[in-house]
Amino acid sequence: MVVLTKPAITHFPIVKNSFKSPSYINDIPVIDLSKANSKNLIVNACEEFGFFKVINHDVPMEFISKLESEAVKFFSSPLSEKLKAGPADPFGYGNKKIGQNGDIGWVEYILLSTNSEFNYQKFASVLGVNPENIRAAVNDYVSSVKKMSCEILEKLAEGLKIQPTNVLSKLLMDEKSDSVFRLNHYPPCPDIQEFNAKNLIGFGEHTDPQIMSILRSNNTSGLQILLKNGNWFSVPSDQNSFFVNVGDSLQVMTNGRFKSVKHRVLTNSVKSRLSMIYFGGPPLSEKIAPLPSLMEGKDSLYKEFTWFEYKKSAYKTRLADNRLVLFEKS
Ligand code: GA4
Repeated sequence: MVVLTKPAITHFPIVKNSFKSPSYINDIPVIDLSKANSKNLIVNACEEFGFFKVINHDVPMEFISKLESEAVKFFSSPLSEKLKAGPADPFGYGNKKIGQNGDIGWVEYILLSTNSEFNYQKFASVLGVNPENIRAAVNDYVSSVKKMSCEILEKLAEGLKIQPTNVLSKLLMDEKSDSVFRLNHYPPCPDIQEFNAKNLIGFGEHTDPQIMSILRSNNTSGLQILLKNGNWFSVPSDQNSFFVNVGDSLQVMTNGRFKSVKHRVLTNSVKSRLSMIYFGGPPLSEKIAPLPSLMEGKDSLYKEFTWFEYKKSAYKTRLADNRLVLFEKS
């Protein structure tokens, strides 16, 4: 078991009001990708929650297990070794510090660009293996998850009656797609005598800036999403499924019809949580604007901007900030 260096945990962000508020749902929508009606269910889930779970996804378990075991090996290495793969700038190994603007959480992670060689070398040097081993494990996983994301985006376009149906998926398929991959490790926080670790923030509330994010975790809970009624919903973990988040860019492309979902992760006092997330983004030069067929004569709610401009602005913000507000028309 890996435990992060013991910090003064009283300096960590916590959830102040942790009473269990009644929720109007028992579970989040589950989309069976093998079913013909999934396109409409995906649209409904994106409208209501900006979030859903995917089953029957065709991502080989072998790819997931391989990457998970590499991640476990990496996070089990001595801290002094892991630090050699850091600091996260934004890519590389990060420990407690998230982003560059003062956010912290009870988490350590590896952030990788899916397009750059450099990060794999740092990652591999800690494991004492050839960078190609790591690169291959990440590549197999990411290509397969990207394929699934494209299938979801195509079904989404069909459900929205948008032509051509690859209008969104082609952005992720583009060789210049600016996508990111993240491995998060949330060590258990056993120090609960003076502190209720259940309330400790692993990763603070935020929305994802990209088009769509695909998360898979081991069987440790912790992920919560913010519902429209203002309650946090604890998502039951399911290591055989994927969880999909609508990102800010998809919110803009649907002119606000879909909302990017606010989510966060709370630590567990007993079990480690390991998650892997693919953040599907467009090429840097891509204009992020509402899809014309969704406008029905309405005006865009957003100013014109490229993904490069949005990303640059997003990386200057704190996690909990509303990043889109700067791009809304007044
Ligand atoms: C949130 C989604 C992805 O994890 C991420 C994060 C990024 C980072 O960790 O460097 C950011 C965060 C994320 C949004 C606001 C900025 C940038 C941390 C942060 C405070 C990799 C991303 O693309 O945006």
